Amino acid sequence: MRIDGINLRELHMPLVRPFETSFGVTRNRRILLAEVQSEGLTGWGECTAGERPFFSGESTDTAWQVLVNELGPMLAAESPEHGGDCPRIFRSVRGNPMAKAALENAIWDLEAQREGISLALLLGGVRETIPCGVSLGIQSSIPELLAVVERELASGYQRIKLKCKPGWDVEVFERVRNRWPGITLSCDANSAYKLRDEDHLVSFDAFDLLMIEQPLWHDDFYFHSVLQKRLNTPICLDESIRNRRDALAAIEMESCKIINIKLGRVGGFSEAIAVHNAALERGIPVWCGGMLESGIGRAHNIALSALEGFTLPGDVSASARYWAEDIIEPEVKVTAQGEIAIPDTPGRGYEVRSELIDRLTVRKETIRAMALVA
Ligand code: OSB
Ligand code: MG
Repeated sequence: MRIDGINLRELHMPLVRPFETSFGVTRNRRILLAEVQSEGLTGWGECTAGERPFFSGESTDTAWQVLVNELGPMLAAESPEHGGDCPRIFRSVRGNPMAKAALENAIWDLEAQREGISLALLLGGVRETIPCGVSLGIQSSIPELLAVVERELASGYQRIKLKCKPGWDVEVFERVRNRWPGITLSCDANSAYKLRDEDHLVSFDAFDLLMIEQPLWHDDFYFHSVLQKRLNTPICLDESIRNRRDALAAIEMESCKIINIKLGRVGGFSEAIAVHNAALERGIPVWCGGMLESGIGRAHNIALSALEGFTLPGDVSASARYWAEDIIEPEVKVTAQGEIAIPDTPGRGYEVRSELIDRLTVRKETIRAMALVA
């Protein structure tokens, strides 16, 4: 497909409520969108980098720089036939997976439209609905958290994930478990613990958690494997898994029993599918993580979750949990059974609200292939 234009935009979108993790609080998202025009069609991609480089080394600003000066010009100089051509096009740029994913995913989005099939089908998806969970940030008190859990369970969500850190863990799990003995509960530490916390982490086994997500260092496999030997609760890796080879290493070393797949963290749909396939072949369940995405990233997460191995509820939930107004139409809705119906219409299956996007845009840059020559 001929690349006729690439626009990069930054949107400012306030979250309906702050989201706190062990690494910080997010109140306002700086959403970075890539818009790729080709032969009368427009594909969209979202860069899921955080405002600050706390989840991974990328941030909105580093991604903007790499997209404008490196990746955008590389793509504009090519005529990719498939989204799957992007890893080769971007090969000379090391790292920066979230920036790469924004462009690669826009090409897959375009390809699905051109082929007249749903993005989920293009990716190899097999399911019609996806099971949904929610990720609940650290609250200012346990009663406040209990009220949030109650509300989300009443909405139908199938799994509650509690963000945790030292000082916001066992007491919280105990109170939630006492009140709701039968719910599917998990936790996510975002690397908040050290090896010296091993005994403390083993005490999490008392709460029948579905998994403990990324308890130790963001770049570790070995010490997670040491910890997993002592835990009954499955470890799920998020931050550590950057690609298929990481997934193979983690599975081989028994660093985890479950893998969280995030499109941005692994660099786009191609690598996400590769991680999924590696896990599926080895009997390791996967689920789709979230990065407080706007509707565009959310639509892509929904399509990815259609793949066979996504058997556990993901962190992909309703637009209204994040945004007063989402930038897609219809917004993402979750049924009373805690499911999202995967669209079967051509492309991403959600229209983009161009006027709203224009209104929320705070900077925009048009990328030209010429920049490569300069
Ligand atoms: O670790 O899964 C995570 C949000 C930002 C950064 C990292 C994570 C998260 C979430 C939120 O857990 C998931 C969501 O609701 O989008
Ligand atoms: Mg996580």
